[in-house]
Amino acid sequence: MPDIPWEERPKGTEAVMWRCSANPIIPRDLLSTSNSIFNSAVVAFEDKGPRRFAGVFRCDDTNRRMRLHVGFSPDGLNWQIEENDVPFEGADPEVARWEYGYDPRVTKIDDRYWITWCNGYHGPTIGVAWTDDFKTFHQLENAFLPYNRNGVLFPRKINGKYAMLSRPSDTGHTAFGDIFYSESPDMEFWGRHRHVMSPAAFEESAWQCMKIGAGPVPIETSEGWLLLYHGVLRSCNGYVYAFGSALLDIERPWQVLARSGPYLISPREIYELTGDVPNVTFPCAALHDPETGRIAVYYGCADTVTGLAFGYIPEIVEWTKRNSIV
Ligand code: BMA
Repeated sequence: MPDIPWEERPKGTEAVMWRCSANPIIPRDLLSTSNSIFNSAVVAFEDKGPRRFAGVFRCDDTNRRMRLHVGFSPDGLNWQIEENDVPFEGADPEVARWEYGYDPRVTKIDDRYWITWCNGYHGPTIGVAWTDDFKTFHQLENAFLPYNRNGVLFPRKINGKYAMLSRPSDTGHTAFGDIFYSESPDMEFWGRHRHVMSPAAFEESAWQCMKIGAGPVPIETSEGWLLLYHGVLRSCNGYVYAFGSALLDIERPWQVLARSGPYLISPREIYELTGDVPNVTFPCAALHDPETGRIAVYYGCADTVTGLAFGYIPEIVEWTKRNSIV
């Protein structure tokens, strides 16, 4: 995948990740009805053309309802987002009853693109659907009981089972949260739950000391699954969302091999510091090129717009090991 969005590391910085100079790449009002477009998921789709990349976008509308919309792009930077909501179909009517949806992830497993998102069902839980054309979306059962957020699938079966990270929570602006691992034979019944990570100790890594949640789909490397995840600090001015990295064991991904003490990206630019919810950098997707090791991470900025950050996977892996707190 050599044509992912890319800019080299700017001169004069040694930062392990750096921001796209065109940030924010998706403005809040790209749709006629959108209040904000952020925390969204993109994947490589067709070989070339206007649908080279596809995605599912969190578009909060001007009623401030949290909605999911499909989008396409020839280059990963310029997006055409459809005005209509994602047309999920096929679920049991009790599950299909739509309340709200937010913070989608899209995971390609074999020939299907799986969408997981925070789905309203008497509180937030994890919705599951798949598509192979980004036109028809087949919805399954919710993966878990409420309350849960940040459901992120692994891109292949592990030990013969589908595998998902999630973050059990509550109905509010949750002030706690650990990442767990679950597996399923069929994408409907989930079990064999394992604890992965808790928030870090304040003295050790304050940006992730209140709650954490998985970000983009984990990337398989020779050093383990590379997981980018967000962490939250409670400051005197409210919550601050940054993100860092961890390495998880390939066969037993609930075992954490390394975990970054420093953050990779934390709110710094004006579009991250200011918006509907200030001080949020929230990654939900990444494109990567295995040949060059390049990665482009899509992250929500201040719950308002979408940004891109770049890095090299081997460098992030080495940095995670070198700066690990486990
Ligand atoms: C979380 C989620 C995210 C959001 C963040 C900051 O609980 O709602 O969608 O980006 O809060 O508001």
